[in-house]
Amino acid sequence: KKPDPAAVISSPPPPFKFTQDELKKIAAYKAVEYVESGMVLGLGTGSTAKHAIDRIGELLREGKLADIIGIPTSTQTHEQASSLGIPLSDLDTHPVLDLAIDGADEVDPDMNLVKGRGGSLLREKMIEGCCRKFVVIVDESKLVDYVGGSGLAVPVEVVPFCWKFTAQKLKSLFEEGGCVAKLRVLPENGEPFVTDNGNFIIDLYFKRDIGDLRAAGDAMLRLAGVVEHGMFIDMATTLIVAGSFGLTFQLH
Ligand code: ABF
Repeated sequence: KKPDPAAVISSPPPPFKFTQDELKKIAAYKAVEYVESGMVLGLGTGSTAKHAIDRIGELLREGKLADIIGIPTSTQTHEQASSLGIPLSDLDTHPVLDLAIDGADEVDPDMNLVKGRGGSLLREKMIEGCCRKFVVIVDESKLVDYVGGSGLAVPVEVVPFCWKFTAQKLKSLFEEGGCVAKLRVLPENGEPFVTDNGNFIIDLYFKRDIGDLRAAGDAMLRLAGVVEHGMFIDMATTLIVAGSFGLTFQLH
């Protein structure tokens, strides 16, 4: 389904050429304009979300925001937010969040996302699935025609037990899509990357559009060794894209 064109709001191109990191910061700062005092906030992970968290910390310090409670989506974000003095809690205490702000690895034309190339997809999905509003912030490089369309991975969190078996099962689900399944390893020593939850990540590479994302996701979740996949289907409520064209807002 195509987004309602009336819900796509654009601003004119900026007069300067920004770096990718500057574009991430522009999108992040714009998203923080949605934050109000007293909110329970999902705090995302990654280099784009980091700018948003820095900004929230700054506004708290300046007294422009108060009584914020942050729910971090990773240990990395937990460390950053606590170093900035943002009061933190968890889903057990705050099962409903007002707003979450996070980046993404890919965004398709229907605002479906691929997330988890930073390895935090499970906590992100748990937390961002409980928000009244989920604002996704990206630079234009993240926009794709279809999920997997960047040629980069769709990550799947799996239990370490017999991960090769699970990787093979995942691959065979998408045989027709020419799927490649690879264990994520640390570049420095080739050891498996271990998530905050003690699991491994299998990165799936697709040669073409896998079609029905919900059916694909459900098939993955039916495999007993799979904990969660990195497709965030129909979860984003607002998308902020910063690019050479300016800033675009798309509302779901
Ligand atoms: C997280 O950060 C992830 O879900 C996604 O993998 C990544 C995006 O990274 P970045 O903002 O650094 O490009 O939100």
